[in-house]
Amino acid sequence: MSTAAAAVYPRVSYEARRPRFTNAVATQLLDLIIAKQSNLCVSADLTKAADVLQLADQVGPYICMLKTHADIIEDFDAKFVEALQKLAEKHRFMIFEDRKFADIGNTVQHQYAHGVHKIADWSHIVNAHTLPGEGIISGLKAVGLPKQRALLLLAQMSSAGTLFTEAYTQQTVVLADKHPDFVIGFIAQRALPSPAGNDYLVLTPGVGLDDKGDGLGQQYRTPHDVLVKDGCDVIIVGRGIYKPGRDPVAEAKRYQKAGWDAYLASLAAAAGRK
Ligand code: 5BU
Repeated sequence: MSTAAAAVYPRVSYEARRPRFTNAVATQLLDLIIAKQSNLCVSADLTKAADVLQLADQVGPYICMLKTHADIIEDFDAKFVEALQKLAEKHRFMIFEDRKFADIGNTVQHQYAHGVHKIADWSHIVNAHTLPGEGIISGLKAVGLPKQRALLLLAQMSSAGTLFTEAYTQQTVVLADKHPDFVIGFIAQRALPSPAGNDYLVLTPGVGLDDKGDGLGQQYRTPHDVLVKDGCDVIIVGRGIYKPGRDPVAEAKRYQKAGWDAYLASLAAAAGRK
């Protein structure tokens, strides 16, 4: 364990952090994480609605969140959305549409509220690049906040050769600090302290126990790496759970345990330093 890195990002329990958030999605998510003892978000990158729903039903008991890419689902429709929402209620998980908005405020408002997907109507959480500047956050917030939604900003990526720089990452945190009522955290590879003293959840993709990469630039680290060494909060796992030949239920249980054990280890490490 890298105590040096852990010392930079002291672990505070999910319970203690809950009152720091004003956005209802953040507190609801922390409640689910605590109640289910799961910091696992499963990324359901499947192209048939029935397959996404089947996976959601299988892994639902073991996750705090299901991440979707609505635009890869060939038969996406209102019936799919209704069924997904029912599963989210049945198993108690939040829905995160990984839309990665990246346009001017006016355009992203339309992309969020309208079109085929009407994302704001069903997804508790969406994410956005900060490349266009603050207008992207303001635009999404005008649509999402009245519907009690929340936003994550992309501050880092897991892929090899990413063009994100340290300055871009830091400026993304500064932008978040202007909208802590709507921005609840980041997609990033490590905890990102806020100059304004806000607390943010860090959701981390590129997590795998068995693979190191996918031949297309994805890079995998273990739950221990991201939670204990780098102070992240939620692990996002896709193919580690459902790649052909893997048993999604067994893998979801395995990643849930690995994620929770790593969280407990990070708490113990923080307590040991006191
Ligand atoms: P995987 O099957 O565990 O590699 O899937 C990872 C998911 O997370 C996939 O949906 C990506 O679009 C998503 N992702 C990522 O892998 N890395 C990133 O930096 C970001 C998103 Br942002």
